[in-house]
Amino acid sequence: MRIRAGIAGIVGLVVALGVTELVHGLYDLVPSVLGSIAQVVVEWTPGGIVTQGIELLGTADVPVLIGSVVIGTLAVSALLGILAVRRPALALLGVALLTALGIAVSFVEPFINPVATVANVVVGLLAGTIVAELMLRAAGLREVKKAALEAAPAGTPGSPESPAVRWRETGAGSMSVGRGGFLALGGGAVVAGLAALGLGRLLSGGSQTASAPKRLDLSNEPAGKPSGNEGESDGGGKEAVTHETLPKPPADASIDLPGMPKLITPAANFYLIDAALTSPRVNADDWKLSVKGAVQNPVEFSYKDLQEMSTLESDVTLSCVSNTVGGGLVSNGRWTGVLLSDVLKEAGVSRENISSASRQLVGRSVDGWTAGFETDIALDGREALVAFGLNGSELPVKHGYPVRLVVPGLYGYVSATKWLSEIELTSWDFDAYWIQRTWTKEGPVKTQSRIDTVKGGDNLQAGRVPVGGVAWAPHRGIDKVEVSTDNGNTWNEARLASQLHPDTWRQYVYDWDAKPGSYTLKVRATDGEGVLQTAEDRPPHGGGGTDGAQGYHTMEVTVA
Ligand SMILES: Nc1nc2c(c(=O)[nH]1)N[C@H]1C(S)=C(S)[C@@H](COP(=O)(O)O)O[C@H]1N2
Ligand SMILES: [Mo]
Repeated sequence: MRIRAGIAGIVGLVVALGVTELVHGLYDLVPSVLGSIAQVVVEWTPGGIVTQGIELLGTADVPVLIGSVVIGTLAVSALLGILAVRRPALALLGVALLTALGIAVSFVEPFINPVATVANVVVGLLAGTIVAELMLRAAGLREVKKAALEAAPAGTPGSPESPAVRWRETGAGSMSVGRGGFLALGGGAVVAGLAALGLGRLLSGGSQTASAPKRLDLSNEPAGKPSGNEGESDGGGKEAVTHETLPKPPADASIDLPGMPKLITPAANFYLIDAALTSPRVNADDWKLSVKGAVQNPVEFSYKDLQEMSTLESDVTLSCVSNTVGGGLVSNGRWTGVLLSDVLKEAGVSRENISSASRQLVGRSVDGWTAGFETDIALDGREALVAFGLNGSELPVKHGYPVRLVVPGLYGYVSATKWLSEIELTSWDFDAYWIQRTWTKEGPVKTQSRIDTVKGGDNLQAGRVPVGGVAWAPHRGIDKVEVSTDNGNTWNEARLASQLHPDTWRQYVYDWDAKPGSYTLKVRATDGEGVLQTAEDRPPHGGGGTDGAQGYHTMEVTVA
């Protein structure tokens, strides 16, 4: 009895989720209830747990989290099903609470149609409740009076499965239609619910991935010439608008070897880290960037405003503070955008007038996520960008469409706000998202190097073995890379590709003449200021700091 009642509850939930996820898939402005619950869990868990989650699970944290949310909700619904047998009023109260919760969590999403969102949750849970009720009756777990029967479902969306309908037509006397009816009804409802859920997920994910970001189309005017709308009368001190693009990277900036990452990471391979379980989908036409806080002249920019300012391309390697030594949370992009210093200039901010009230530049995303760094860094001459393009196309949704920040030399968690909606100048007291969650306030990227053309555990053939990969110390550049084959006792200088830019990673290779035996390979880099990468091993968080991993990428190989 318990089992059947529990199953009825679960089937009801599957139907409810099916309805809500399908509607979400069909209509952007109704959020995914599942996604919203997971998002709220992320936001409300103490920093340490989330941080550990991200360290332990890496980018798998999102599916794992959603999985746990699903299991948790299924357990609750099974309990409600069981409760419904003896205490239907209490069970209904439970459903009402669930509805309220579903609505509440949906409202954490930034872009919703409130009426449709409420209606979606209510209709979904109503459909689920009705299906669960029908199953309880089919299982003979419910004595029903005629009146209650007639008050029951009238053309509810969800699951008009035939067994239920048949049962209602014949429905009199004992409400049990036996095992067959229960199974048919439950099975049918689950299949319909899961199909709706799957379709909904497919539709919502599909619209992001299926449509490749459009190529950027700025003016084709050659660099250095005005792009035109101000005409000849440029005497008023308005500077000429330019759209500078970069030439193709020189051939000698790449070393072509199996396993070597591409010098410029294709957008599809660009690493992905964020605290948003579903990427906010922003309509660029309604989007605004406001520059506010301790500024002389608060200003707003539309997407078009930015593209009509002077733009440039800049090659910048972005990396995540939670990258482990040898890990993959680092990529190199060719970004298009406006200089952050130009945007700040319009707000009246200059290096000279930074005060303690404007010491920190906080980027805030449409979903409220924040990152902050020293305002001075935006003005010290590096090409910090308000970026709207990656590799010649608009930003992919997952990487921050329509606009994000990219700051050479800083980890993403303090600087690289995606789905940017606000730049606020404020005091150093404000703690942004990951700072509240115990990561270090300042996040300069540590000098790192990685072996890519050989993997730990490889059995190599004696002879020439190219040991190559990438090294990065964004904004400082890379001057030297050395490879050791004897666990760091001796070092061999690697051949370097030409440096694309001090803000990007640099490829290297050491041509190792490998003799049979067992070896411990290591790599280390020296940055453009002559400082050697630190040897002391540390994980990204804990073990002596919360400011990113360090140490030499090390691996064991054998040569036969
Ligand atoms: N809005 C928003 N922006 C964000 C984040 C986020 O969680 N939300 N994560 C940051 C972190 S920790 C990193 S490392 C970079 C990653 O950028 P990518 O996903 O484009 O590689 O984005 C940063 N920008
Ligand atoms: Mo990060």
